[in-house]
Amino acid sequence: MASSTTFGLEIMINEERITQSYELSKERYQEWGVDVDLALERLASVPISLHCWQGDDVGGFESAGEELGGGLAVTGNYPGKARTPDELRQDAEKALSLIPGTHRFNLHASYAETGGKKTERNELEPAHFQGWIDWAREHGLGLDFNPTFFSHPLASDGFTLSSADRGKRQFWIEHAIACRKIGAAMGQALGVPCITNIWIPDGSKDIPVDRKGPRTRLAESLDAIFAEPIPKEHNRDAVESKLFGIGSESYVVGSHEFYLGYSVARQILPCLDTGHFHPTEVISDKISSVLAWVDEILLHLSRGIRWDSDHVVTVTGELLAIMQEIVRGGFLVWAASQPQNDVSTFQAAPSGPRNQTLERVHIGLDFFDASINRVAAWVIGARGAIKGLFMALLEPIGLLQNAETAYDYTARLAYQEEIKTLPFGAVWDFYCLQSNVPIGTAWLDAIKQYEREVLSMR
Ligand code: RNT
Ligand code: ZN
Repeated sequence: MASSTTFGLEIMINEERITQSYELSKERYQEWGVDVDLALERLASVPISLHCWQGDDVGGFESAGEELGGGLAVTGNYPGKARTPDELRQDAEKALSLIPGTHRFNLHASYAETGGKKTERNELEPAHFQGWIDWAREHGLGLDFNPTFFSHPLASDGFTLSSADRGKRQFWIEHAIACRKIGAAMGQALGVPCITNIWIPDGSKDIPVDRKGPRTRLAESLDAIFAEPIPKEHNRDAVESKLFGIGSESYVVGSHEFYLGYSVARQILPCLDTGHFHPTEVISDKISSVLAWVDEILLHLSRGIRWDSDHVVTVTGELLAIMQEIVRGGFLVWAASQPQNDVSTFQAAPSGPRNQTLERVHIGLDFFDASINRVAAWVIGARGAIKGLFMALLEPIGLLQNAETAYDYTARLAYQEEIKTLPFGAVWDFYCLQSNVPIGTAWLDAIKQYEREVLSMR
């Protein structure tokens, strides 16, 4: 059997074969009324926000010696973890070079660069993220941001924005306010809005007596944080719910109902993390429900397995269902020059100038795995998310919609099943070729080489 390297190289040099396969596959899709070139164009225009914390097990660079708290747990001890901002940027660049398309990068406040100076989290400023902003600009990346409410002495009792202690609450309110300003500075500097997402670990391991008090305080804290308006072109605010965490099994203050109500009331973005619901509950069905009441949502794509909410994203049925909902619902905005690919009158997306700021769904990744190569984890998750989106863009939506409209549920189900075996692999390879990133397992060869030359030296 050929080694992975030989296999990868063979594919790399065989551009002609990839193009031929693509042309043949394109015809197959055309028979279904799907315009593959249009799908390719649209795919390339959708950014995925890559989360910085996969690169260093949610460690950050405060070097205060704090344990990762807040019920977050990273298992595994694969060698080569990034130890400095430069190493993390280098790793992210490697990952991005293996992922087709132009994307975003998602930072946590704990990744500030304070030049070795101890800086309290409520004193953080845009200047502490200048290195990240410059790097993002250089690489054409948008930035997203998160205040860090864990791995900190003032979070050690499990409560932050909902704490009964006024002093602690105030500290975290100030931290979040500082982070919104940093997010706005990032958005302004890069010319594309930053989404600043609040997730707090607050909750309780065992059955609380008072469920109401912390929620009342959380609502007050959030109102204090969002009191100052910030232009939408620079920053958007999001709040992320969770069902339970390790150590907060009985009660989580920021539950889905709490934040859904809050985001509708205040018209900010709810963040739906795919790992933050009951294992049988899916967010694909929530997207159109929630978007009936808010303008935009943020997604944290992850893969929940039993009690863990943070496995690496793979191409699952639920990932596909999420992407189908986003595309079918018309929640991404396409350029006016791009006609709809539907064969019917079904309107899959509003037309208008493509503008990231008009998108109603913002797609980010959120997982952490230290048991495999961390850079590869980014690549697998991001390529998986992009594949899922591509599959959704290649759906013969008009045909499916027509069957449904005609109450022909037999045809609807038959089509849905047949579509699954259309030659997706060939168009995916072509997209990678076109995007100048490795095809097939060739990306893995690049990772193995990076591991030998860079990661193993750390
Ligand atoms: C935690 C949330 C949150 C974190 C990051 C590190 O359960 O999913 O998004 O993963 O903030
Ligand atoms: Zn999340």
